[in-house]
Amino acid sequence: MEEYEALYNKGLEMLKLKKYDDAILYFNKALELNKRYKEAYEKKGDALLTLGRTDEALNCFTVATNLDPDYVEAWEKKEAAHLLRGDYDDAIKCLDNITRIKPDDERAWLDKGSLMLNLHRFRSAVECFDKAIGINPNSEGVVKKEEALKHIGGVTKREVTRLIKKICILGDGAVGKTSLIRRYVHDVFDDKYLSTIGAKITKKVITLKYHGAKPDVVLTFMIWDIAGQKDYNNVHPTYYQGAEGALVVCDITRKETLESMSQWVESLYAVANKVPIVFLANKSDLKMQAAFNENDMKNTAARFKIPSFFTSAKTGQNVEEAFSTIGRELLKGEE
Ligand SMILES: Nc1nc2c(ncn2[C@@H]2O[C@H](COP(=O)(O)OP(=O)(O)OP(=O)(O)O)[C@@H](O)[C@H]2O)c(=O)[nH]1
Ligand SMILES: [Mg+2]
Repeated sequence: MEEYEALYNKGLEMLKLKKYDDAILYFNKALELNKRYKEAYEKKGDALLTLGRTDEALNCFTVATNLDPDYVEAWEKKEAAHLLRGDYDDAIKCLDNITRIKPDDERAWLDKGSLMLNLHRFRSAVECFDKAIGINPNSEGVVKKEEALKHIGGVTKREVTRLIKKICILGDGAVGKTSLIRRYVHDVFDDKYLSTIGAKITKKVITLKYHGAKPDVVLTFMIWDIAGQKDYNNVHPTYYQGAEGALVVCDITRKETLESMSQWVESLYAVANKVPIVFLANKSDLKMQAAFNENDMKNTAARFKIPSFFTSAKTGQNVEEAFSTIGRELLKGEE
């Protein structure tokens, strides 16, 4: 085995042990010996992405795809990094390359079509789903194409303003974050799961009508749910990056979850400035087991001048209201 391969393998071991800084050191050493080592660039990018160093990761993936324009894995990771930054056009360029390399891959066309659909580029979405259907007549592209066609009929004729906003949902373990999203959302962003940072993204589109006074606003929430990180000390910075709002959730049956809300706010503010936040005291259906009351919640929220709601993912109480409140707060920044 060449020395650079041994160093690369060491780097892979470090990645497995979650020692990302050490992994980067080994990949760098391997790259010193072999500057065209595309795998080392790709894996170094992985480590950087996991550390929240998205721009540097992007550089690595770019070098890897420059070294080998047919390097599918690197294009896929580059796409994920662009999505993280909200660079949707650049993400599409990556998908263009993936479908160029794998023109007969149904999944690649479905992924591209889904992103187009999410970006309201309905005609391009239809083209992608047609390709998927051409490869597999029973493809899920059939249903997706229908969905895209529905939009081409109606919405595009009226003048609308389209906005895409990332919001995060924060709070201690088991307070009901995922349940609230499930209650609120039916429109899933293809379960886009960024495994490196343990986040799941769900999409919800709402229309705010202004009855002709000005164009309606079609607001797409990209709702980021933390998976696997239950403590505000451990949250991945990339999770917060680019967030324009947040819901901070506690559980009315556990007072300590209310007490940690301010730390959640501080950890978000440290990365995403002072974006709008709404507080939710969830599981309001469990009144008999309540460990704090409305005043306790109001006091916590008042400290940050944040609106608050008692919600229940179980009964649906106030769930719509909570999300539409954060939606209205987000639009204030646009006017
Ligand atoms: N009674 C009641 N139970 C709820 C409510 N919301 C969530 N739960 C329950 O609380 C538990 C945790 O809910 P999740 O939605 O998984 O909580 P989470 O905040 O996403 O948890 P982690 O992802 O582990 O941090 C589950 O058993 C839910 O069924 C609610 O409004 N009322
Ligand atoms: Mg969850």
